[in-house]
Parts: sequence; structure tokens; C-alpha cells
Amino acid sequence: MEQQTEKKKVVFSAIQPSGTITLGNYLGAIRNWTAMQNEFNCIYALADLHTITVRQETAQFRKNILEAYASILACGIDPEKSLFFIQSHVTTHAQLAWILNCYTQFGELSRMTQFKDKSARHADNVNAGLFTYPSLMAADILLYQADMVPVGADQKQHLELSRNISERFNGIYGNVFKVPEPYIPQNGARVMSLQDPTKKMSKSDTNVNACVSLMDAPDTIMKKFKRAVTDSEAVVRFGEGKDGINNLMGIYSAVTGKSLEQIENEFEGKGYGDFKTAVGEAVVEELRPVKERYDKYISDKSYMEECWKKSAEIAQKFSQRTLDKAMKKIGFVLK
Ligand code: ATP
Ligand code: LTN
Repeated sequence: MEQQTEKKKVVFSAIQPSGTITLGNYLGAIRNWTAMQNEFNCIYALADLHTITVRQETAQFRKNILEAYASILACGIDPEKSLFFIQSHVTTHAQLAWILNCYTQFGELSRMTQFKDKSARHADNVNAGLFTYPSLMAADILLYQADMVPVGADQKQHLELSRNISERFNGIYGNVFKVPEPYIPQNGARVMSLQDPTKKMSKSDTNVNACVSLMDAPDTIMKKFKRAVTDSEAVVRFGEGKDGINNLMGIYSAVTGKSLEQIENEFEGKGYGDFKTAVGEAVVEELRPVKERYDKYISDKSYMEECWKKSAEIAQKFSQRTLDKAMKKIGFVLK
């Protein structure tokens, strides 16, 4: 990896093991992670430190970590090509996060919509970690001098903040960090809940019908699409006031590669029933091979362990260089 860094651009991204990975995570982020592996120097992580900003039940959290690791391998992340580690295994993340906290303003963090949403949803546990979540995310990215960060549209504001922190730090100390660019897909960047299409589809949604998981059986996926909330117009057309249909069209487009116009033509004169069936079937076919590979990985923990250990070792060495550089600039005496 070290030789390649000079030639290839560096890609970094992460996902929280906070539940079963959804179609939103897949279309908004992970599908791009996979596609970028051949061209770039890719570094991916399971953001387990971020996950405890919301209280987790011990056994379930451990299970979620293993399942998320297996799911991402199943989506096609190849540990021979990319690094794929668990954030808490690489000690530099928490260390740089503390430092960056001291270069991040209270006002900036207060403006983050994810903080506002999550503190409203978990009003009994508005902890300091939830508030400073974006500094840890900035640390993740800046440690690897990442050029590009493939994420869904909901992470744009956090990335903007990472860029500001990086620029602020560089403004004081010279060029320490790369200023990362977001990489947000045109299609699938914001998959909405199937039950409330004004809200994003989210792993931690309590309504099981709202979200399609990568591990759902084909008939479950079909059922969820058939029950998806739409409108009473019964015309497959993209437009205002048609959040449910817009969302289904977005999903169908992301999976099949068809444009919105092609989709409108395809379903002209047909009802929502036919359309929902077509969307469901397209998603089932897209996810079928993922689910098959998942079954193989989840039953082979020693293979997963081997992968995450190897990746963490390389990530630790690489990121230590950036951390040392930043600390030296500030004036810390290194050991
Ligand atoms: P949580 O519900 O615990 O906050 P989440 O489902 O929002 O989790 P994250 O782990 O926060 O998922 O996000 C992982 C990646 O998936 C990010 O790049 C994020 O932008 C992307 N993503 C999440 N939800 C969607 C969605 N509904 N549509 C498109 N991309 C999404
Ligand atoms: N906050 C992100 C997950 C995440 C991340 C990152 C994404 C943690 N660290 C670094 C990109 C780069 C989310 O998707 N909710």
C-alpha cells in the first residue's frame, strides 16, 4: 500500500455497525466502495467507536459488528485489494479525534443536523460523544490523507466540517492534512424510508417495513415493496408531492441503470402494483449474490479475523505517521 500511495488517490470511508446494513447504505455508499477498489488505494472501516454514541446492548453490538463485517465483504470489498479494518483496533483514531476536538468549535458542532436529529430521538442520552461525533469522523479521514470519501448525501455536512477542520489546522501549522472531497453518487445517494418517504432509510429504524436489509429473504423484500407508502394518483411519474413514488423510481433507477424518463415510459398506463413488483424483483436480483456470499463469510470467523487483523496492522502504521506529524507541529514531545 505504501508504494501505491504515491500513484493512486486515497479513498476512505466507514460505516457504523449499528444494525443490519440497508439498501440505502448499499446504494448510497458501499456499492461505490466496491467500484473504486480497482482504481484507487481504498481504506474502509467499521466505525464501532461512532456506534456507541447511541447506547448498544452488549451481545447485540458484538453480533452487529461481525455481521456488518461479513456483509461488507459480501458486497465485494476484497481485503487483497483494500484495507478493511475495525476502527477501535487502530488506536490513532481516538487519539487524533481528541486533538481535533480542540480545533473544532462548539458552534460548528451545534449546527450538525445529524446531532439535532439523533439528540431528539435519544433525548435521554444526549452524550458528549454524540456531539463530537464529527471530530472523530474527521480524524478517520484525515489520518489517511484521503483524497475522496464515498458517502451518501446525508454525510455531506459532516464532510464539509472535516474539510473545515483540515483547512483550519493546515492554516495554523502548514500542510499536515489533505483536504478531502466528498464522492456522492448521482443515483441512490438518498434512499428514503418505505413507510415515511420524507425520512431517510436508516438501519436503526424501529419499523421493520421501513427499511430493506441486505439480509432480507426475497419474499420479505417483495412484501416490503408491496406495502411501500405511495400516493393516490396511480401514475408512475417523478414529481412534487410524490415522495413515495420518487423514492421507488430512484431505487429502480439506481439498481437497473434506467433513467427516470425511461422508467416513466416503461410503466405508462400501468398501476403502482406492477411498478412495485418490478422494483422489488430488481432489488431481489441485485441482492441475491450478496446474500449468498454473506452466508459463507459469517460462518468463517477465523477468515474475517485474519482480514481485519492484517488491515488494522497496516492502517496503524500508516496513520501513526500522520498523527506524529500533527502532534509534532502542535509542540508535543514525541516518545
Ligand atoms: P444509523 O441509523 O445508525 O445512523 P445509517 O443507516 O444512517 O445508520 P451509517 O452507518 O450512518 O448508516 O451510514 C453508512 C453509509 O451509508 C454513509 O455513507 C451514509 O451516507 C450512507 N447512507 C445511510 N443511509 C442512507 C440512505 N438512506 N440513502 C443513501 N445512503 C445512505
Ligand atoms: N458517520 C458516518 C460513518 C463514518 C464515516 C467516517 C464515513 C464514520 N467515519 C469517515 C466516511 C468517512 C456515517 O455514515 N454515518
